[in-house]
Amino acid sequence: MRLDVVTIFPDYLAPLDLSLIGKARRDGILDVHVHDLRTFTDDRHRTVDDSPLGGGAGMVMKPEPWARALEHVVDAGASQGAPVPHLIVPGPGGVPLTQALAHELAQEPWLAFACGRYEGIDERVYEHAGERMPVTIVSLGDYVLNGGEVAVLAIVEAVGRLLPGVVGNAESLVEESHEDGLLEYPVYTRPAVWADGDVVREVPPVLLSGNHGAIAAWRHEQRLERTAARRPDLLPTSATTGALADLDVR
Ligand code: 6GU
Repeated sequence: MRLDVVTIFPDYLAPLDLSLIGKARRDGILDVHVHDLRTFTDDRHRTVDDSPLGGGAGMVMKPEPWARALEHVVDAGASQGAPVPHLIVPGPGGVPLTQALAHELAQEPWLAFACGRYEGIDERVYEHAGERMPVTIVSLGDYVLNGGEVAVLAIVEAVGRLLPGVVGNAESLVEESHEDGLLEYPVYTRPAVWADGDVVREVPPVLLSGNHGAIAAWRHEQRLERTAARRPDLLPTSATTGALADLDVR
């Protein structure tokens, strides 16, 4: 998969060299290109923003550098398996990033990211880009970040780890929060009895029982309890709540 990121802070994307995503790049699974938006300005001050027409607080990103940057990205990636990238614009006004969306994006041969800053990007850039490539505005959640860069790190990690060969143990991709609509069960490792100063903390005995059926049942119960306690919005509302009534968690 090819990834292009356009930003005024290329250094913000340095973590893409680290950990599993960095290894995926070195292994040739991810081909990442970071572009400095200021390269595509044409004035001495390399201006990327201006005040909002109609008045109001803050600054708005100018359209021309964005149009040039996107044209450059399309040309630079022309040898890709697709004629144009799917453009992702991170922003609090977008569709929520979910595991389902991450799976959809993982099918794309080429993603480009436009990192906005300030009060946002001139709306005409969305029209201009939308006439040339698929565009999706994606939000991390209902809060405000200063710009799209941190969101790109999150989206690339969520998508990249779904590509074959990025996460060594493919099974760990399946048994995970949000893959089937429930949060994950709690996990433990040795020592089974941990003396934490005066306090002795033991793992749930069922995990030492060797009874795989009992362990699976306990884990499922834990997933339901956790989901009910932390994310009741994820639980089905009527038909399947019978199992929850037994658990006394609502
Ligand atoms: Cl994707 N961008 C910005 N700037 N703020 C956000 C966000 C994205 N998601 C939540 N807040």
